Amino acid sequence: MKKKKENNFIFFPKDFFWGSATSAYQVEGGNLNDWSQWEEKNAEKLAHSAKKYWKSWQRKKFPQMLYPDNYICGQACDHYHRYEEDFDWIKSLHQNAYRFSVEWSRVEPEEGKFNKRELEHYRQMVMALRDRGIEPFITLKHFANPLWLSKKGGITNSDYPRLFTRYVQKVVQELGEFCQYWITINEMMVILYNAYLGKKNWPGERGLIKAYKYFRMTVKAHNMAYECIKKECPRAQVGVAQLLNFWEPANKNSFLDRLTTGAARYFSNKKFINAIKSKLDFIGVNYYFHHRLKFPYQQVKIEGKVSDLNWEIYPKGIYKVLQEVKKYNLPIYITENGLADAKDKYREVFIKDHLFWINKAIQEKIPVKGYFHWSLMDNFEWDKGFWPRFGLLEIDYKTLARKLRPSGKVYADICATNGFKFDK
Ligand code: IFM
Repeated sequence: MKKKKENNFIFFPKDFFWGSATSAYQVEGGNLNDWSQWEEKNAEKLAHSAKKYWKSWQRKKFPQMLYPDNYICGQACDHYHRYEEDFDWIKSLHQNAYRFSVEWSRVEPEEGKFNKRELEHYRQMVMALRDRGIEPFITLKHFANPLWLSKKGGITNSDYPRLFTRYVQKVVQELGEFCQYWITINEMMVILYNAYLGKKNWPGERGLIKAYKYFRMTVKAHNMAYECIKKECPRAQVGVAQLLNFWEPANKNSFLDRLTTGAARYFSNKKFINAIKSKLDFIGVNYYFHHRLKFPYQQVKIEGKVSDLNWEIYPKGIYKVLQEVKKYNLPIYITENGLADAKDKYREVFIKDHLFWINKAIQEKIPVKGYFHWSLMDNFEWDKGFWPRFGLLEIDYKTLARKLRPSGKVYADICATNGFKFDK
């Protein structure tokens, strides 16, 4: 493999996957699940609290955050009906892979009753990708739950692993012939903190015991689903997509800051992967955050560039988390990385800088096999609604027209040439 050098041209391995990612609830439109129910109950409150929660520059730039309809997902991007058009975009952008999720509440709208038409819909999607030479990476659970499951206590129900595996089996029986890459669960720790432990009151029930149960059931569900997928489809590659944050002590010389950071890193980055590592064929890394921690658990203020969500842009952190997961000796895919940037001011540099550090990891023999930008298109950012714009494609939510952002073109050139000239 030829990598760096040659007029600063950075090359990636020959069979590298270049793609982008979405999730069903955020783009499809027309879904009915525990999230659609939650947002209906919470839209007013979210709009009201936006006044306090967001900074004045954010409120000025995105006044829609002050209105309840920003928080209702509704038709989203109508990807459900427009997937062919979106896949044409993917192809024209020279991406050779697409990560998307199957919506459990569509496939199994009532407990134990599978909807053949919806399974067929996802089969058609996969075939449409295959026709265009795009490799599907399918997420089986990206946050939302069917209503019947949440009524039974959701993930904390001790029957959840079996119920999840039954759904997984149906999907894999339908699509397994055409799909090799499966992600069982997206960012399980995000749900743990936002629904079960933190103050966000996301769908789920708060409390330490619930959180413990959620963790145990999720581990069990992944392990059972892994076995099931491998049985149905022995050539399948199965992993999870895990949010991996780069944690640093605010003061490297402070023992207490180091201790705090070590604990945060352990719980957020390692605990889940350690629990399932014998049932993983690859690790999916979602990287967005850099945290500097002070004892007892205080975030030190960020400096430098931030996205529209006020998230720090820290490309080197992706290299640091890759160094952390190297020890598992498994192939790694960057299953998400991106930023909210409505004006497309930073996205081009963001992509190149992150790819620079990923490439450095590859040169150091860390087996990164693909990169999926979050996201293919602007979409519904959960409790923040529509105002954060993560897309390579800009969505006009009135007409649902898609328009390529300039950075989307730059990323397309990178995908086409399998690298880029790095000018730093
Ligand atoms: O939009 C989310 C996605 O659903 C999960 N990972 C982080 C993204 C940006 O916040």
